[in-house]
Amino acid sequence: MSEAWSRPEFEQKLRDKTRFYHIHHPYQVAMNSGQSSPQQIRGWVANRFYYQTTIPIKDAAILANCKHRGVRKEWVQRILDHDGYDSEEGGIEAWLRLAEAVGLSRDEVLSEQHVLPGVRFACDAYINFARRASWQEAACSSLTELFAPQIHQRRLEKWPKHYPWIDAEGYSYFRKRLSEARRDVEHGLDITLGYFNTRQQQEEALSILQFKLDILWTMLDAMQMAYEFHLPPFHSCEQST
Ligand code: AHQ
Repeated sequence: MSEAWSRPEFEQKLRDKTRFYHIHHPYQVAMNSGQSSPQQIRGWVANRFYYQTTIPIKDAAILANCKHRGVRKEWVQRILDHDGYDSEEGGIEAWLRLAEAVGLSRDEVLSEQHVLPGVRFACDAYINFARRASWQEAACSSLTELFAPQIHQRRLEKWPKHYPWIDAEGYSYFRKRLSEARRDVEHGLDITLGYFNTRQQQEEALSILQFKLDILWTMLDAMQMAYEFHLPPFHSCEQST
């Protein structure tokens, strides 16, 4: 096996995965370029709600696997960011306001009635990975957020123009994530660059990141089948054959 990359080289290898980020998925491209129908936007918001509820469970699994108080003290903030604390409503509540802003009701989103099988499987794969992997490997998988500020920024720039029917109140979640994602990445990158030392471990880190990139991509594949090609999963079709 060849020799390990330096820290800057290793970080660049991680960042070079940007070309696999779901900002490039046709469904996401359509949303950001104003080509999505209200039904396609609502389908995305209702399905991505399930992913949002996955995050604190995933982060709690990481905490449960980590015996270092200093790491837990910092990582726990991610759960608070989503579940809320004190006067902070949290990201899940903010996502429910995004749901109402696009014309969904809180109850139908909370019921998960719109969650597609492919979306559920991808999200559950993320939780199960975090439960069985080491806390360092699971921290590495959160580094898709290296690329997240750009996607939140683009929604904030494009959606108000393309979708005037969406109540701007709903965009507070994306604004909130701009700073939270950057802070999360600082911590996740520090853990990853410090833990994966040999070349073999660094290659493993790249495949962990690819696994998470595939989770985000696969969620959009399921939504494209259902809301663009109108091929919803068999169990929601009239004809059962
Ligand atoms: O809203 C997102 C979020 O809270 C998180 C947490 C983080 C993780 O722990 O894996 N990843 C993530 C992401 C969020 N939003 C996605 C989007 O496209 O809106 C991006 C996603 C990520 O890049 O992993």
